[in-house]
Amino acid sequence: MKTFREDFLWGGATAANQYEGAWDVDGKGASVSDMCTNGSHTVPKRVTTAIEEGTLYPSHEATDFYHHYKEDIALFAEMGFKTFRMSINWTRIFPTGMEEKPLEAGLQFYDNVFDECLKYGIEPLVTISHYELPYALVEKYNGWEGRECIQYYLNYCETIFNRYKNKVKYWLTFNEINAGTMAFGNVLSTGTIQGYSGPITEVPDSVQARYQALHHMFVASAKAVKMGHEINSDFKIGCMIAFMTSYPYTCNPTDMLEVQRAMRDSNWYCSDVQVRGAYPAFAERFWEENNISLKMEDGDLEVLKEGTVDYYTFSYYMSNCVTLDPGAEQTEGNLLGGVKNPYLKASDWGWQIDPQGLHYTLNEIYGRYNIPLMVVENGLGAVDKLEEDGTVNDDYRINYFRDHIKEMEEAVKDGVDLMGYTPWGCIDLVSASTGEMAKRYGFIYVDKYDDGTGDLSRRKKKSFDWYKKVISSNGKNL
Ligand code: BGP
Repeated sequence: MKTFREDFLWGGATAANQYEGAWDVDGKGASVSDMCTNGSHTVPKRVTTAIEEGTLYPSHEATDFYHHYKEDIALFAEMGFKTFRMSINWTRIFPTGMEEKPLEAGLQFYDNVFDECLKYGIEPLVTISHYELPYALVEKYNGWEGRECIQYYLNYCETIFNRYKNKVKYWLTFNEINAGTMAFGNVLSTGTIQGYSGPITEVPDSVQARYQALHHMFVASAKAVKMGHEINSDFKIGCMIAFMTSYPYTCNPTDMLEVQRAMRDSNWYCSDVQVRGAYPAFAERFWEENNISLKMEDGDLEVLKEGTVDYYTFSYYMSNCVTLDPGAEQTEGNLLGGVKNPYLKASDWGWQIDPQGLHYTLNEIYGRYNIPLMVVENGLGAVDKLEEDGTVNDDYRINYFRDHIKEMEEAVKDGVDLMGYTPWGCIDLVSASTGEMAKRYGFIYVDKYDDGTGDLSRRKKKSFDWYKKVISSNGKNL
């Protein structure tokens, strides 16, 4: 029976906006995340109003990878990482997104980071845009709602593809490109942090704006894939989807149809475009029923066809349970809402933990697309206790990963072509949905707290040694 490939990419995942800090150092400009205040990272306060005293901007210092990258990469190497997922901070290269020339200091920083990874044989996996749209583009063009962003994104891609073509092979065009499709019925407008439309406000974006923005991102992604392959034909360029697996609450056919709708709206709508190169058949009815009228330019559909991705990556944290029965108990905290699944436990933040759902999901995606898959985010956001002796005994995290890795292996046995696994926040960093430090994911503890205190020192948690054994045994020693 099959097991994890010999060259399986074990590693960990991060994003510049939640990890790097140094938000205005060496000429860096402000990104959308740099304008999001503490406690409401995705429903940020309007920045045009006076900043209240004591307000924290989580990305400003974050856990300071900018000044700790050598130490952190050494720790990743000690765990045996084969790959390290990180993002490039767009505004470190183009502070407003609109400059003609890139900033050398920013480019040099990532050269240093990649060199450090390669020194240990760690393959960088780079997300080109992870909630880091230059804020100036949001102010000038309403972010991705404006078609102008396509060209600015491509300038940025061309710069980094050329600069790092001999150091980076694996790229992802956008983190969780489908995030903005999931804002319905949810207090969070995830589109805001993605930079979908308008200056940061607490008012959710309109559905029309979000889908128009998404169309622009699809075109940008497809053009980037094509350009990347021209610059280096060895590049592997993927999509990245926040995968939301839905189950029917009952066997009522109505609930089953609701599952199909949810799976299409939140997952397949985006990945069908990026993998198959065309909007799916169900899109037209969806647009009509939601009064969406997409503005496309001649040639856009051709562009989508020419820029399909090489592999499919996704984040997986929870599953979702849906029903049209108004009497069913709703969940609290699960990102898409939905009803409580009586068979599952939830994290401290209400995310319903479902390892078997990962087995199911890997099969569903592979069955649909038949291209290599990678789980580039998964993990347990938890409150960790730093003991007096400096240890963190995170057995709950070990159990979480053990259960998920077992189920990934089941999917591999089923024949799924799985390339790798990069648990989210492999070192503690700022939470995207809450802006908190209290919600930790790492194998490595960082001394940093929500009131801004902490000396940023790093400590190995119990899960550090456990994950090291998992990697060295290629997933056998769980
Ligand atoms: C994903 C994002 C990450 C990350 C993760 C965990 O949606 O790609 O940026 O933060 O979720 O979410 P949170 O930090 O809200 O717990």
